[in-house]
Order: sequence, then C-alpha cells, then structure tokens
Amino acid sequence: MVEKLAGAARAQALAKLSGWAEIAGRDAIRKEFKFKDFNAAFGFMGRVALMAEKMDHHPEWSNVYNRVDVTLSTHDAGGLSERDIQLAVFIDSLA
Ligand code: H2B
Repeated sequence: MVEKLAGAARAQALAKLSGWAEIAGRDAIRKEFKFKDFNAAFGFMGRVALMAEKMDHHPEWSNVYNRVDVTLSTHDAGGLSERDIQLAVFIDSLA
C-alpha cells in the first residue's frame, strides 16, 4: 500500500517540482503543458504512457490539439504520494 504524503515530507516533495499546482478540494497536483503542435503533444503523451505502465502509476489527463493537461494523484492512497512526485519529475524531464 502506498502512503499518502503528509506534513513536512509532503512540503519537501512538492518543493522539488516547479509549475505544478495543488488542486483545490482534492489531494492532487496539476500542470498544463503546451507544445508546438498535436504531433509533439501526442509524442509526449506516448513517452509518459510508457513510463506510467512501467511504474504502474497513471496520470489523469486530457489533450486538446497542442495542450496536455495532467493531474497526478494516487488513487490507492486517496491522495498525493511519492509516486506522483516521481512521475511529475519524469514528466518535467521530457517537456
Ligand atoms: N495510478 C494512479 N495514479 N494511482 C493508483 O493508485 C494506481 C495507478 N494504481 N495505476 C494502480 C494503477 C493499480 O490500480 C493497479 C492495480 O496496480
């Protein structure tokens, strides 16, 4: 079972990220990515999808043309966990 991040550990984990915002009313983080065109956006999604499968940790996301809106939260934990931070760091390394 994955532990939900809380207190100082949560604050420290979030401090590693930039551009991710906490969502009001739910323990999750969100970031919007903008690309040159649909091809670049979908390529990004493909790379994230491969890592998501490898980690068995999946984003909630939507795509409109060149924009990809990503929300991360750990469903099994009912909130933010270290897994979301790891996936966010990976996603930022691509974008
Ligand atoms: N993704 C996310 N974001 N949170 C989870 O709790 C989660 C997941 N659990 N992907 C995994 C799959 C779980 O449902 C499977 C059975 O391992």
